[in-house]
Amino acid sequence: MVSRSILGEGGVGGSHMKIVVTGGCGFIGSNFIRLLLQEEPKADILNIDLLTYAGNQSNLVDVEESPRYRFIQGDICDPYMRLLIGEADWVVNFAAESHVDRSTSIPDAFVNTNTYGACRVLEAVRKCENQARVLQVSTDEVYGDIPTGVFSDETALLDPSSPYSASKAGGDLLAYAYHRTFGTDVIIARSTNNYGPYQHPEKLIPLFITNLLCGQKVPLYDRGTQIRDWLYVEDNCRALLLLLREGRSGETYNIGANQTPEVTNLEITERILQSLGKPESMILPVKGIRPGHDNRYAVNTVKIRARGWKPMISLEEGLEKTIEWYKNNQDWWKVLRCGLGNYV
Ligand code: NAD
Ligand code: TDX
Repeated sequence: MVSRSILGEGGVGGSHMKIVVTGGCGFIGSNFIRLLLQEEPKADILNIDLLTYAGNQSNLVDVEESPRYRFIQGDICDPYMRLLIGEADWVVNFAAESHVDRSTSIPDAFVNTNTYGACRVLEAVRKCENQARVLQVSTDEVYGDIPTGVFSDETALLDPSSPYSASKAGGDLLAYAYHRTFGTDVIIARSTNNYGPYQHPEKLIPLFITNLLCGQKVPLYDRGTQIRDWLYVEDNCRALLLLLREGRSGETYNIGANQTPEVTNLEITERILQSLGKPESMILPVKGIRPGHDNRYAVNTVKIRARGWKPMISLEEGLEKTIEWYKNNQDWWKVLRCGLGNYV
């Protein structure tokens, strides 16, 4: 039997809010937990993370001692999730296999965590007396890519391209189904590409920064013509907290910076090279790594902006903060780069 102490004993009159975060040892989850501890001073937080290669307890070393924070190593696919979630007011599901390139070599692992795992979280909530609000953290990639213009809104067709985005779309569809069928209080958040501190060096921005800091070239896929709508992680985390507090049950919200003008991967690469004082010859053009490579994402963010959210950190500022962070935290990322493959 799981005791109440796992989620804390509660405040005066047991009034503390109890929040379960899954996948909280990853990039966005760890940034989100730090924000929660600041912004929800009466909340007790339980972080459940399997600690896959992408999960890192050192992301939260600064909050480990907080009496309001607990960590349990666990798998969202496991039936005991129900016991851990039982007392929660909010459940935020970040747990995922998140790297598109890995999803083309081990798609079944993605379906397991991102679709089946999302179902297990919803099922755990459904079985609990205390029906928590669930935030399913999804992605703009579920809409697929769009050559020009912007997808109409959150009701646009789901048309994912990769096993990663297809498995995330599966989680979203289950969330809708649980809301309609069982009345589960669920919200879906679809954000664009995040960047910032604690992002695993397998992803474009941290891979390129850390390669250059190690004197290595940066592998730019398919001539770098692709477009991503980069969003600083703190801005995304603020949007997620707003949705937990005020989002409408059963609804989906896109979250994005809507960069104007849009920025190609080549341009992002050039900015990183310039900031680190490296020449263009450090770009290594590569092809064939990402079959089905999505060319451009662009989502309509009117709905969340109507709730008063907007990004606060420009791409210029966010990129400089991120580069500084990777310069100053080399012990954090050096261990994670082992085994990353050919281009590290
Ligand atoms: P990440 O890979 O950095 O972290 C994922 C975390 O989930 C890790 O700590 C890992 O150990 C944990 N995990 C994996 N499988 C698990 C399981 N079965 N049970 C419990 N924990 C498990 O990912 P991220 O970049 O922080 O992304 C977090 C979420 O946000 C994901 O759902 C992702 O799809 C979504 N998202 C990410 C971005 C982005 O740009 N990074 C953008 C939009 C949406
Ligand atoms: O080495 C690289 N070279 C390169 O050119 C890597 C790792 C990536 N790229 C390109 C591929 C993409 O066009 O850069 C772009 C960004 O790639 P990733 O950092 O792998 O991100 P992306 O595939 O866009 O997906 C990210 O944003 C949406 C997250 O990993 C997902 O979890 C999220 O849902």
